[in-house]
Amino acid sequence: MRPDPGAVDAGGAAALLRDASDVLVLGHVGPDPDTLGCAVSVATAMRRRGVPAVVAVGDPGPIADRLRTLDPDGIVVHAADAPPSPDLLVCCDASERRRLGSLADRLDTAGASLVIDHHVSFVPFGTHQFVDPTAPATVTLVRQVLAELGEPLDANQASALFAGLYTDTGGLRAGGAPTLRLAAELVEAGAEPASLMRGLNGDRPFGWLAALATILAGAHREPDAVAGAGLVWARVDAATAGRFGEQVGSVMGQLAATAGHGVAALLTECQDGTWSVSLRGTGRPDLSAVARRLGGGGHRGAAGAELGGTADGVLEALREALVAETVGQGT
Ligand SMILES: [Mn+2]
Repeated sequence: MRPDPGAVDAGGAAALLRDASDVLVLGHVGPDPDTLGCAVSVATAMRRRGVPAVVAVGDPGPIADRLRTLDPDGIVVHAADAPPSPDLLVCCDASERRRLGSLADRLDTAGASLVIDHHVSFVPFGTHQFVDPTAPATVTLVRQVLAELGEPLDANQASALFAGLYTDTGGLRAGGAPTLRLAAELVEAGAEPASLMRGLNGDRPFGWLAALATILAGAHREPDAVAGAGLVWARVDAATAGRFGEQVGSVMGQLAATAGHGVAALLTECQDGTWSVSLRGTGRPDLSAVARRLGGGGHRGAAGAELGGTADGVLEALREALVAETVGQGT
């Protein structure tokens, strides 16, 4: 029997999976290792139980080649091939309905929908939600669900979950002892961190070095922003973003490393002329709240939003949101 609609715990989430006759598992658009690690490990468990299960990610958001390393068995299908009306839809690491992109309509046609997420900016959707904003990664919640389901982890699942855990915790830095205990469990179950992370980081073309130099040379620091803690930002034009794709995201770490106790922002111009803004910080101010002011969401220390307009306009909106949230919490 299905649990009543609404919030469920890991046991309730497992009950939904136990009851399902076929499953479509969705990651969020612009998939990262957390969302794909969750999705692949859930679908793998269901297949082992003899239940048809596939993973898909809605458009826009091609799955980067490097992330294919998390899907050695080819469980991920094209968005166009996602079943139109699955018995159970499972949404992993998506903070709101629109993060499902073109596959959000499956929420309307699925028999039931289970959302597993850890974003503080979570906006409820789906028939059932297993959400814990204190979880450092959604894979920690999926691990609980699979344990409740009584499913052991094979090496592929352990690798997929490890990748999500490692990425969302900033290299096992966040989440304290439980993060490290789970990491140890996943390594014992067959995850091999060295080769896994090498595959996930992927090879970068030589031309990236010159592009990176240009991006970093154009970085700015506004020392008075964020109540004197400073704002470091850089922007990437559409041509560079189109040529180097997700390599561009690696710039964020370079910016954040120079932002001290302030905030780092990376503005990436999309092919349609809108801007994708990524934010990193210490959690003060709460960047999920800053991002919400810009129409996005995320976590206290890492968040993002998509905005139209010019780069200058986007920066001005960001400065205003930072002021509002910095003042709002009395820093
Ligand atoms: Mn996540």
